[in-house]
Amino acid sequence: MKITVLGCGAIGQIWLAALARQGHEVQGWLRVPQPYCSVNVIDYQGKVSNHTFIANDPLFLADSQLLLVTLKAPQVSPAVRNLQSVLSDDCPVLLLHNGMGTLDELKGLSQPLLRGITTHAAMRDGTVIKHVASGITHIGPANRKSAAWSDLADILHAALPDVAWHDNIGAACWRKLAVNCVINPLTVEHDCQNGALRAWPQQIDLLCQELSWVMEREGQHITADSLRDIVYNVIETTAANTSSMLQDVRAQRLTEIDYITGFLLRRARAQGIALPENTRLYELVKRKESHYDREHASTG
Ligand code: KPL
Repeated sequence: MKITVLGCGAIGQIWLAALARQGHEVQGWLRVPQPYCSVNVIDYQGKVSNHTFIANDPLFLADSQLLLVTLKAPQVSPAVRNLQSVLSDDCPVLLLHNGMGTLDELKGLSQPLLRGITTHAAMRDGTVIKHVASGITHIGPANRKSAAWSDLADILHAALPDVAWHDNIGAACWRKLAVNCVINPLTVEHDCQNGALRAWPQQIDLLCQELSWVMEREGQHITADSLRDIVYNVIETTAANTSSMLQDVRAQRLTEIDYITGFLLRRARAQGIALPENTRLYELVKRKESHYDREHASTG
């Protein structure tokens, strides 16, 4: 398959390396156009992949049979809108990011639109991407044109397992959103790795309670207790991780808070529910962003 990967950060690079290894023809697409992108990945077994792929080639883009979008949520819809007129109308666009809200921004896209979430963990260490933990990628349809694309899960699974297809991807997205609403801003508040959050059980309880009220109204029936179990499970399995939001804050980058807690608060407002603990954490992260040293702040 001919595949363009939009966004060549940590997750983008592990997909580029894995898809190329599987024999797919790939290119990277960078926000600052460049003819090539280099991929340096060390996987969790210590295997190194060094490649140089072509990048930002509009002819390759026009022929692509998949646009895999691995940008952070705030960058997704402007970047996809920018490329949509070059893509063929039947090229599926798969969004792989934390948070929710981009589907509303991309309403009316003429291409088949798919949504995915992943539990693969990768982080940059200097010029190298460390694929620190293998995981599962859940994908599913996000508009009417994409319902027939379930075969994509098998193709992607062969390159970077596991990949699972869900006819109702919304349920998986809401659960991941809930996990991110708890872990990400709390790690920013306490400036700690995920595992250290075990020390703040009352805050975790409050956040899960508030999340369960909103999710119930959204048709995602889940109790606060079950949500808490899911969150503690992720805290254990990612105990040594620095959350993506804390990494962003430490590097003075724009976080995904508007698409994580911000999305939750917009849904809560529409339902007339107040979420004091989530609101407090939202404001805390926004305050941090507003205090970035202007010279260093970036969206990257
Ligand atoms: O998705 C994550 C993130 O850091 O964004 C979690 C699950 C919290 C793992 O670190």
